[in-house]
Amino acid sequence: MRMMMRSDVSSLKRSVDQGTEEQRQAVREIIQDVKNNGDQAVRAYTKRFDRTDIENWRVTKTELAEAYTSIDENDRTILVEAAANIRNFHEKQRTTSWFDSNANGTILGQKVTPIDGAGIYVPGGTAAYPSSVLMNVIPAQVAGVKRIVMVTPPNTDGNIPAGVLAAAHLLGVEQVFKAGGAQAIAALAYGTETLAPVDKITGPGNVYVALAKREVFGDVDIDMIAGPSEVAVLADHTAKADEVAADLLSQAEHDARSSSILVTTEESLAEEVRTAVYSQLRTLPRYKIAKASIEDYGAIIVCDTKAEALETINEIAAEHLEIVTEHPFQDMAKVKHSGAIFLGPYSSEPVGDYYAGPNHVLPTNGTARFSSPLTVDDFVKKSSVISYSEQALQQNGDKIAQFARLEGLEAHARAIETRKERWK
Ligand code: HSO
Ligand code: ZN
Repeated sequence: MRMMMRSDVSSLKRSVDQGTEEQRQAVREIIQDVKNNGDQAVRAYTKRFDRTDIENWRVTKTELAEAYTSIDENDRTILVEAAANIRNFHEKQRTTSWFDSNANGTILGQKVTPIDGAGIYVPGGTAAYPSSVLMNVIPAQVAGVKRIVMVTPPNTDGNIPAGVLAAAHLLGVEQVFKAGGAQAIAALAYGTETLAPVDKITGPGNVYVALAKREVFGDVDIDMIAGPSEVAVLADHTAKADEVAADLLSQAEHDARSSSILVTTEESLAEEVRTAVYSQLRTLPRYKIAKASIEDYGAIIVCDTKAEALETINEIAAEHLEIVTEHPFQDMAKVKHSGAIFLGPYSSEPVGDYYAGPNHVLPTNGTARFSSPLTVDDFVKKSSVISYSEQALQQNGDKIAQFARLEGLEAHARAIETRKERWK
Protein backbone atom coordinates (compact mmCIF):
# COMPACT_ATOMS: atom_id res chain seq x y z
CA MET A 1 0.00 0.00 0.00
CA ARG A 2 1.72 3.12 -1.21
CA MET A 3 2.04 6.28 0.84
CA MET A 4 1.55 9.20 -1.50
CA MET A 5 1.67 12.92 -1.60
CA ARG A 6 -1.26 14.83 -3.00
CA SER A 7 0.79 15.70 -6.07
CA ASP A 8 1.02 11.99 -6.92
CA VAL A 9 -2.72 11.50 -7.27
CA SER A 10 -2.64 11.62 -11.04
CA SER A 11 -0.33 8.59 -11.02
CA LEU A 12 -2.99 6.43 -9.35
CA LYS A 13 -3.71 3.43 -11.50
CA ARG A 14 -7.14 3.10 -13.05
CA SER A 15 -8.32 -0.18 -14.40
CA VAL A 16 -10.44 0.10 -17.50
CA ASP A 17 -10.19 -3.13 -19.39
CA GLN A 18 -10.89 -2.06 -22.97
CA GLY A 19 -10.12 -5.52 -24.30
CA THR A 20 -7.86 -6.38 -27.20
CA GLU A 21 -8.71 -6.29 -30.90
CA GLU A 22 -8.80 -10.12 -30.91
CA GLN A 23 -11.27 -10.12 -28.02
CA ARG A 24 -13.44 -7.58 -29.81
CA GLN A 25 -13.38 -9.69 -32.97
CA ALA A 26 -14.24 -12.85 -31.02
CA VAL A 27 -17.17 -11.06 -29.38
CA ARG A 28 -18.48 -9.86 -32.76
CA GLU A 29 -18.35 -13.41 -34.12
CA ILE A 30 -20.18 -14.81 -31.11
CA ILE A 31 -22.91 -12.19 -31.43
CA GLN A 32 -23.35 -12.91 -35.14
CA ASP A 33 -23.51 -16.64 -34.49
CA VAL A 34 -26.19 -16.22 -31.81
CA LYS A 35 -28.13 -13.94 -34.17
CA ASN A 36 -28.00 -16.64 -36.89
CA ASN A 37 -28.30 -19.82 -34.88
CA GLY A 38 -30.08 -18.88 -31.63
CA ASP A 39 -30.34 -21.48 -28.87
CA GLN A 40 -28.01 -23.90 -30.62
CA ALA A 41 -25.20 -21.33 -30.76
CA VAL A 42 -25.67 -20.39 -27.11
CA ARG A 43 -25.49 -24.04 -26.13
CA ALA A 44 -22.28 -24.56 -28.09
CA TYR A 45 -20.59 -21.54 -26.47
CA THR A 46 -21.71 -22.63 -23.00
CA LYS A 47 -20.15 -26.01 -23.70
CA ARG A 48 -16.94 -24.37 -24.88
CA PHE A 49 -16.52 -21.60 -22.31
CA ASP A 50 -18.41 -22.84 -19.24
CA ARG A 51 -17.53 -26.49 -19.86
CA THR A 52 -21.01 -27.84 -19.41
CA ASP A 53 -23.55 -29.11 -21.91
CA ILE A 54 -27.02 -27.84 -21.12
CA GLU A 55 -30.01 -29.14 -22.99
CA ASN A 56 -32.58 -26.89 -21.40
CA TRP A 57 -31.03 -23.58 -20.42
CA ARG A 58 -34.16 -22.07 -18.93
CA VAL A 59 -34.25 -22.59 -15.16
CA THR A 60 -37.53 -24.27 -14.22
CA LYS A 61 -40.05 -22.95 -11.70
CA THR A 62 -39.30 -25.94 -9.49
CA GLU A 63 -35.55 -25.28 -9.55
CA LEU A 64 -36.18 -21.67 -8.49
CA ALA A 65 -38.55 -22.67 -5.68
CA GLU A 66 -36.22 -25.42 -4.49
CA ALA A 67 -33.25 -23.07 -4.37
CA TYR A 68 -35.29 -20.71 -2.21
CA THR A 69 -36.15 -23.38 0.34
CA SER A 70 -32.66 -24.89 0.19
CA ILE A 71 -30.87 -21.86 1.63
CA ASP A 72 -30.54 -21.21 5.34
CA GLU A 73 -33.70 -19.81 6.93
CA ASN A 74 -31.83 -16.84 8.41
CA ASP A 75 -30.28 -16.07 5.03
CA ARG A 76 -33.79 -16.05 3.61
CA THR A 77 -34.98 -13.59 6.24
CA ILE A 78 -32.04 -11.29 5.53
CA LEU A 79 -32.73 -11.39 1.79
CA VAL A 80 -36.37 -10.50 2.49
CA GLU A 81 -35.42 -7.57 4.74
CA ALA A 82 -32.75 -6.26 2.38
CA ALA A 83 -35.19 -6.49 -0.55
CA ALA A 84 -37.77 -4.48 1.42
CA ASN A 85 -35.21 -1.75 2.24
CA ILE A 86 -34.04 -1.58 -1.37
CA ARG A 87 -37.64 -1.42 -2.62
CA ASN A 88 -38.55 1.38 -0.18
CA PHE A 89 -35.55 3.44 -1.26
CA HIS A 90 -36.25 2.99 -4.95
CA GLU A 91 -39.97 3.77 -4.55
CA LYS A 92 -38.87 7.31 -3.73
CA GLN A 93 -37.16 7.60 -7.11
CA ARG A 94 -40.29 6.92 -9.10
CA THR A 95 -41.00 9.75 -11.55
CA THR A 96 -44.53 10.33 -12.73
CA SER A 97 -45.94 11.75 -15.90
CA TRP A 98 -46.86 15.43 -15.78
CA PHE A 99 -49.02 17.73 -17.85
CA ASP A 100 -48.97 21.50 -17.83
CA SER A 101 -51.87 23.51 -19.22
CA ASN A 102 -51.55 27.06 -20.54
CA ALA A 103 -54.17 29.76 -20.50
CA ASN A 104 -54.39 29.55 -24.32
CA GLY A 105 -55.56 25.94 -24.08
CA THR A 106 -52.28 24.26 -24.96
CA ILE A 107 -51.31 21.23 -22.90
CA LEU A 108 -47.65 20.18 -22.76
CA GLY A 109 -46.38 17.22 -20.82
CA GLN A 110 -44.09 14.31 -20.27
CA LYS A 111 -45.40 10.76 -20.29
CA VAL A 112 -43.33 8.20 -18.43
CA THR A 113 -43.48 4.60 -19.67
CA PRO A 114 -41.48 1.62 -18.43
CA ILE A 115 -39.40 -0.27 -20.97
CA ASP A 116 -41.09 -3.52 -22.03
CA GLY A 117 -38.26 -5.92 -21.29
CA ALA A 118 -35.16 -5.71 -19.10
CA GLY A 119 -32.28 -8.18 -19.19
CA ILE A 120 -30.19 -8.57 -16.07
CA TYR A 121 -26.72 -10.06 -16.35
CA VAL A 122 -25.53 -11.73 -13.14
CA PRO A 123 -21.86 -12.71 -13.22
CA GLY A 124 -20.75 -16.18 -12.19
CA GLY A 125 -17.69 -17.53 -10.43
CA THR A 126 -16.49 -15.77 -7.31
CA ALA A 127 -18.61 -12.76 -8.21
CA ALA A 128 -22.01 -14.51 -8.03
CA TYR A 129 -23.80 -12.05 -5.83
CA PRO A 130 -27.44 -12.47 -4.74
CA SER A 131 -27.22 -8.81 -3.66
CA SER A 132 -26.69 -7.80 -7.29
CA VAL A 133 -29.86 -9.67 -8.25
CA LEU A 134 -31.76 -7.47 -5.78
CA MET A 135 -30.00 -4.27 -6.90
CA ASN A 136 -30.75 -4.78 -10.60
CA VAL A 137 -34.19 -6.36 -10.48
CA ILE A 138 -35.88 -4.16 -7.86
CA PRO A 139 -35.47 -0.80 -9.66
CA ALA A 140 -36.81 -2.46 -12.83
CA GLN A 141 -39.83 -3.76 -10.92
CA VAL A 142 -40.46 -0.38 -9.26
CA ALA A 143 -40.30 1.20 -12.73
CA GLY A 144 -43.07 -1.16 -13.82
CA VAL A 145 -41.08 -3.33 -16.25
CA LYS A 146 -43.31 -6.31 -17.09
CA ARG A 147 -40.76 -8.75 -18.45
CA ILE A 148 -37.51 -9.22 -16.54
CA VAL A 149 -35.08 -11.81 -17.85
CA MET A 150 -32.02 -12.89 -15.89
CA VAL A 151 -29.00 -14.59 -17.39
CA THR A 152 -26.08 -16.05 -15.47
CA PRO A 153 -23.35 -18.51 -16.41
CA PRO A 154 -23.66 -22.07 -15.06
CA ASN A 155 -20.92 -23.85 -13.12
CA THR A 156 -19.24 -26.84 -14.76
CA ASP A 157 -21.95 -29.05 -13.23
CA GLY A 158 -24.58 -27.04 -15.09
CA ASN A 159 -25.96 -25.35 -11.98
CA ILE A 160 -26.30 -21.81 -10.72
CA PRO A 161 -25.47 -20.87 -7.11
CA ALA A 162 -28.54 -21.37 -4.91
CA GLY A 163 -28.28 -17.85 -3.42
CA VAL A 164 -28.64 -16.24 -6.83
CA LEU A 165 -31.66 -18.40 -7.74
CA ALA A 166 -33.17 -17.83 -4.29
CA ALA A 167 -32.94 -14.05 -4.73
CA ALA A 168 -34.58 -14.33 -8.17
CA HIS A 169 -37.37 -16.48 -6.74
CA LEU A 170 -37.95 -14.08 -3.86
CA LEU A 171 -38.46 -11.22 -6.32
CA GLY A 172 -40.71 -13.30 -8.56
CA VAL A 173 -38.33 -13.35 -11.53
CA GLU A 174 -39.55 -16.27 -13.61
CA GLN A 175 -37.32 -16.09 -16.65
CA VAL A 176 -33.85 -17.17 -15.59
CA PHE A 177 -31.45 -18.58 -18.18
CA LYS A 178 -28.18 -20.41 -17.73
CA ALA A 179 -25.82 -18.54 -20.01
CA GLY A 180 -22.98 -16.11 -19.60
CA GLY A 181 -20.44 -14.13 -21.60
CA ALA A 182 -21.02 -12.48 -24.96
CA GLN A 183 -23.43 -15.26 -25.98
CA ALA A 184 -25.81 -14.34 -23.15
CA ILE A 185 -25.67 -10.64 -24.05
CA ALA A 186 -26.36 -11.48 -27.70
CA ALA A 187 -29.33 -13.66 -26.71
CA LEU A 188 -30.77 -10.82 -24.61
CA ALA A 189 -30.28 -8.25 -27.35
CA TYR A 190 -31.51 -10.24 -30.36
CA GLY A 191 -33.50 -13.12 -28.85
CA THR A 192 -33.44 -16.83 -29.60
CA GLU A 193 -36.15 -19.49 -29.97
CA THR A 194 -36.63 -19.63 -26.20
CA LEU A 195 -35.59 -16.15 -25.07
CA ALA A 196 -37.51 -13.12 -26.38
CA PRO A 197 -35.28 -10.06 -26.85
CA VAL A 198 -35.22 -7.28 -24.24
CA ASP A 199 -34.85 -3.51 -24.61
CA LYS A 200 -32.18 -2.83 -22.04
CA ILE A 201 -29.36 -4.86 -20.48
CA THR A 202 -27.94 -4.08 -17.05
CA GLY A 203 -25.43 -5.74 -14.74
CA PRO A 204 -21.67 -6.15 -14.57
CA GLY A 205 -19.55 -8.88 -16.11
CA ASN A 206 -16.08 -9.78 -17.35
CA VAL A 207 -14.34 -8.17 -20.30
CA TYR A 208 -16.31 -10.24 -22.85
CA VAL A 209 -19.58 -9.15 -21.30
CA ALA A 210 -18.43 -5.52 -21.31
CA LEU A 211 -17.35 -5.71 -24.96
CA ALA A 212 -20.58 -7.42 -25.96
CA LYS A 213 -22.63 -4.75 -24.17
CA ARG A 214 -20.76 -2.05 -26.09
CA GLU A 215 -21.36 -3.96 -29.31
CA VAL A 216 -25.16 -4.35 -28.90
CA PHE A 217 -25.62 -0.80 -27.59
CA GLY A 218 -27.84 1.08 -29.98
CA ASP A 219 -29.94 -1.97 -30.81
CA VAL A 220 -30.73 -2.09 -27.10
CA ASP A 221 -29.80 0.22 -24.25
CA ILE A 222 -27.21 -0.68 -21.63
CA ASP A 223 -26.57 0.65 -18.13
CA MET A 224 -22.84 1.30 -17.88
CA ILE A 225 -19.55 -0.52 -18.26
CA ALA A 226 -18.67 -1.18 -14.64
CA GLY A 227 -15.08 -1.70 -13.53
CA PRO A 228 -13.82 -3.30 -10.30
CA SER A 229 -15.12 -1.88 -7.00
CA GLU A 230 -13.47 1.18 -5.49
CA VAL A 231 -13.56 2.87 -2.12
CA ALA A 232 -12.04 6.13 -0.96
CA VAL A 233 -12.07 7.04 2.72
CA LEU A 234 -11.70 10.61 3.93
CA ALA A 235 -10.72 10.36 7.60
CA ASP A 236 -9.51 12.62 10.39
CA HIS A 237 -8.46 12.16 14.03
CA THR A 238 -11.96 10.93 14.97
CA ALA A 239 -11.57 7.80 12.80
CA LYS A 240 -10.46 4.45 14.23
CA ALA A 241 -7.59 2.96 12.22
CA ASP A 242 -8.90 -0.61 12.55
CA GLU A 243 -12.29 0.36 11.18
CA VAL A 244 -10.84 2.32 8.27
CA ALA A 245 -8.52 -0.58 7.41
CA ALA A 246 -11.39 -3.06 7.52
CA ASP A 247 -13.48 -0.89 5.19
CA LEU A 248 -10.58 -0.54 2.72
CA LEU A 249 -10.15 -4.32 2.69
CA SER A 250 -13.88 -4.87 2.18
CA GLN A 251 -13.53 -3.57 -1.36
CA ALA A 252 -10.03 -4.95 -1.93
CA GLU A 253 -11.38 -8.49 -1.57
CA HIS A 254 -13.67 -8.06 -4.59
CA ASP A 255 -11.04 -8.12 -7.29
CA ALA A 256 -7.27 -7.92 -7.71
CA ARG A 257 -7.93 -4.66 -9.59
CA SER A 258 -10.22 -3.09 -6.98
CA SER A 259 -8.90 0.10 -5.50
CA SER A 260 -8.97 1.24 -1.87
CA ILE A 261 -7.63 4.66 -1.00
CA LEU A 262 -7.33 6.55 2.27
CA VAL A 263 -7.11 10.34 2.14
CA THR A 264 -6.25 12.04 5.41
CA THR A 265 -4.57 15.01 7.01
CA GLU A 266 -3.37 12.91 9.96
CA GLU A 267 0.02 11.36 9.46
CA SER A 268 -0.34 9.17 12.54
CA LEU A 269 -3.65 7.78 11.28
CA ALA A 270 -2.05 7.05 7.91
CA GLU A 271 0.65 4.92 9.58
CA GLU A 272 -1.82 3.14 11.85
CA VAL A 273 -4.15 2.31 8.97
CA ARG A 274 -1.31 0.92 6.90
CA THR A 275 -0.22 -1.36 9.73
CA ALA A 276 -3.81 -2.44 10.39
CA VAL A 277 -4.42 -3.21 6.70
CA TYR A 278 -1.47 -5.60 6.57
CA SER A 279 -2.28 -7.31 9.84
CA GLN A 280 -5.98 -7.78 8.94
CA LEU A 281 -5.09 -8.85 5.42
CA ARG A 282 -3.26 -11.96 6.63
CA THR A 283 -6.40 -13.47 8.13
CA LEU A 284 -8.70 -12.99 5.15
CA PRO A 285 -9.91 -16.03 3.21
CA ARG A 286 -9.57 -14.04 -0.04
CA TYR A 287 -6.05 -13.04 0.96
CA LYS A 288 -4.54 -13.39 -2.50
CA ILE A 289 -7.07 -11.15 -4.24
CA ALA A 290 -7.10 -8.55 -1.46
CA LYS A 291 -3.31 -8.46 -1.26
CA ALA A 292 -2.89 -7.95 -5.00
CA SER A 293 -5.50 -5.19 -4.93
CA ILE A 294 -3.87 -3.43 -1.96
CA GLU A 295 -0.39 -3.69 -3.42
CA ASP A 296 -1.26 -2.54 -6.93
CA TYR A 297 -4.19 -0.21 -6.41
CA GLY A 298 -4.17 0.64 -2.70
CA ALA A 299 -2.91 4.05 -1.59
CA ILE A 300 -2.73 6.34 1.40
CA ILE A 301 -2.58 10.02 0.57
CA VAL A 302 -1.56 12.46 3.27
CA CYS A 303 -2.65 16.05 2.64
CA ASP A 304 -1.67 19.26 4.41
CA THR A 305 -5.16 20.63 4.78
CA LYS A 306 -8.78 19.49 4.77
CA ALA A 307 -9.36 21.58 1.64
CA GLU A 308 -6.58 19.72 -0.18
CA ALA A 309 -7.93 16.42 1.02
CA LEU A 310 -11.35 17.27 -0.40
CA GLU A 311 -9.85 18.32 -3.73
CA THR A 312 -8.07 14.98 -3.83
CA ILE A 313 -11.32 13.17 -3.12
CA ASN A 314 -12.92 14.98 -6.07
CA GLU A 315 -10.03 14.08 -8.34
CA ILE A 316 -10.38 10.42 -7.43
CA ALA A 317 -14.18 10.51 -8.02
CA ALA A 318 -14.53 7.12 -6.32
CA GLU A 319 -17.39 4.70 -6.70
CA HIS A 320 -17.82 4.74 -2.90
CA LEU A 321 -16.68 7.50 -0.58
CA GLU A 322 -16.66 7.20 3.21
CA ILE A 323 -16.38 10.41 5.20
CA VAL A 324 -15.23 9.55 8.70
CA THR A 325 -14.55 12.98 10.12
CA GLU A 326 -15.75 15.22 12.89
CA HIS A 327 -18.27 17.02 10.66
CA PRO A 328 -19.11 14.62 7.82
CA PHE A 329 -22.12 16.56 6.51
CA GLN A 330 -20.09 19.75 6.37
CA ASP A 331 -17.33 17.97 4.44
CA MET A 332 -19.83 16.36 2.09
CA ALA A 333 -20.88 19.82 0.96
CA LYS A 334 -17.52 20.06 -0.83
CA VAL A 335 -17.77 16.65 -2.50
CA LYS A 336 -18.69 16.85 -6.17
CA HIS A 337 -18.03 13.39 -7.53
CA SER A 338 -18.83 10.01 -5.98
CA GLY A 339 -21.29 7.19 -6.74
CA ALA A 340 -22.32 6.75 -3.10
CA ILE A 341 -21.30 8.76 -0.05
CA PHE A 342 -21.20 7.09 3.37
CA LEU A 343 -21.22 9.45 6.34
CA GLY A 344 -19.91 8.84 9.85
CA PRO A 345 -18.33 5.90 11.63
CA TYR A 346 -21.35 3.61 11.43
CA SER A 347 -21.85 3.83 7.68
CA SER A 348 -19.33 1.16 6.76
CA GLU A 349 -19.39 0.56 3.00
CA PRO A 350 -20.91 -2.96 3.16
CA VAL A 351 -23.98 -1.38 4.81
CA GLY A 352 -24.67 0.01 1.33
CA ASP A 353 -23.58 -3.10 -0.56
CA TYR A 354 -26.30 -5.17 1.01
CA TYR A 355 -28.86 -3.58 3.16
CA ALA A 356 -29.44 0.15 3.61
CA GLY A 357 -31.49 0.52 0.43
CA PRO A 358 -29.56 2.65 -2.12
CA ASN A 359 -28.28 0.83 -5.19
CA HIS A 360 -24.84 -0.76 -5.20
CA VAL A 361 -24.53 -0.53 -8.99
CA LEU A 362 -22.45 2.64 -9.13
CA PRO A 363 -20.18 4.52 -11.52
CA THR A 364 -16.54 3.37 -11.33
CA ASN A 365 -13.26 4.52 -12.87
CA GLY A 366 -13.88 8.20 -12.30
CA THR A 367 -17.16 8.11 -14.26
CA ALA A 368 -18.90 9.53 -11.16
CA ARG A 369 -17.87 12.85 -12.74
CA PHE A 370 -20.73 12.43 -15.19
CA SER A 371 -22.87 9.46 -14.23
CA SER A 372 -25.10 8.21 -11.44
CA PRO A 373 -26.04 5.05 -9.59
CA LEU A 374 -28.51 2.64 -11.20
CA THR A 375 -31.98 4.05 -10.54
CA VAL A 376 -35.62 3.49 -11.38
CA ASP A 377 -35.15 6.11 -14.12
CA ASP A 378 -32.86 3.70 -15.95
CA PHE A 379 -35.85 1.46 -16.61
CA VAL A 380 -38.29 4.06 -17.93
CA LYS A 381 -38.30 6.37 -20.87
CA LYS A 382 -40.14 9.58 -21.46
CA SER A 383 -42.33 10.79 -24.27
CA SER A 384 -43.00 14.48 -24.74
CA VAL A 385 -46.66 15.33 -25.15
CA ILE A 386 -47.87 18.31 -27.21
CA SER A 387 -51.51 19.26 -27.53
CA TYR A 388 -51.64 22.64 -29.24
CA SER A 389 -54.86 24.58 -29.12
CA GLU A 390 -56.55 26.44 -31.96
CA GLN A 391 -55.86 29.73 -30.23
CA ALA A 392 -52.19 28.94 -29.74
CA LEU A 393 -51.69 28.02 -33.39
CA GLN A 394 -53.49 31.18 -34.51
CA GLN A 395 -51.16 33.21 -32.26
CA ASN A 396 -47.88 31.48 -33.14
CA GLY A 397 -48.35 29.80 -36.52
CA ASP A 398 -46.73 32.59 -38.55
CA LYS A 399 -43.64 32.61 -36.33
CA ILE A 400 -43.26 28.86 -36.66
CA ALA A 401 -43.57 29.06 -40.45
CA GLN A 402 -40.99 31.84 -40.52
CA PHE A 403 -38.59 29.76 -38.41
CA ALA A 404 -39.03 26.91 -40.91
CA ARG A 405 -38.13 29.21 -43.81
CA LEU A 406 -35.04 30.37 -41.86
CA GLU A 407 -33.96 26.74 -42.16
CA GLY A 408 -35.02 26.58 -45.80
CA LEU A 409 -37.68 23.99 -45.05
CA GLU A 410 -40.70 25.08 -47.09
CA ALA A 411 -42.79 21.95 -46.47
CA HIS A 412 -42.55 22.57 -42.74
CA ALA A 413 -43.81 26.12 -43.20
CA ARG A 414 -46.71 25.00 -45.41
CA ALA A 415 -47.77 22.29 -42.92
CA ILE A 416 -48.40 25.10 -40.48
CA GLU A 417 -49.89 27.55 -42.95
CA THR A 418 -52.37 25.08 -44.40
CA ARG A 419 -54.22 25.30 -41.04
CA LYS A 420 -55.02 28.92 -41.86
CA GLU A 421 -57.76 27.59 -44.18
CA ARG A 422 -59.74 26.77 -41.04
CA TRP A 423 -59.93 30.39 -40.02
CA LYS A 424 -61.02 31.83 -43.34
N1 HSO B 1 -19.22 -3.35 -3.66
C1 HSO B 1 -19.74 -3.96 -4.86
C2 HSO B 1 -21.09 -4.59 -4.69
C3 HSO B 1 -21.11 -5.80 -3.83
N2 HSO B 1 -20.42 -5.95 -2.67
C4 HSO B 1 -21.79 -6.95 -3.99
C5 HSO B 1 -20.71 -7.14 -2.16
N3 HSO B 1 -21.53 -7.75 -2.96
C6 HSO B 1 -19.81 -2.90 -5.97
O1 HSO B 1 -20.40 -1.74 -5.58
ZN1 ZN C 1 -18.71 -4.78 -2.05
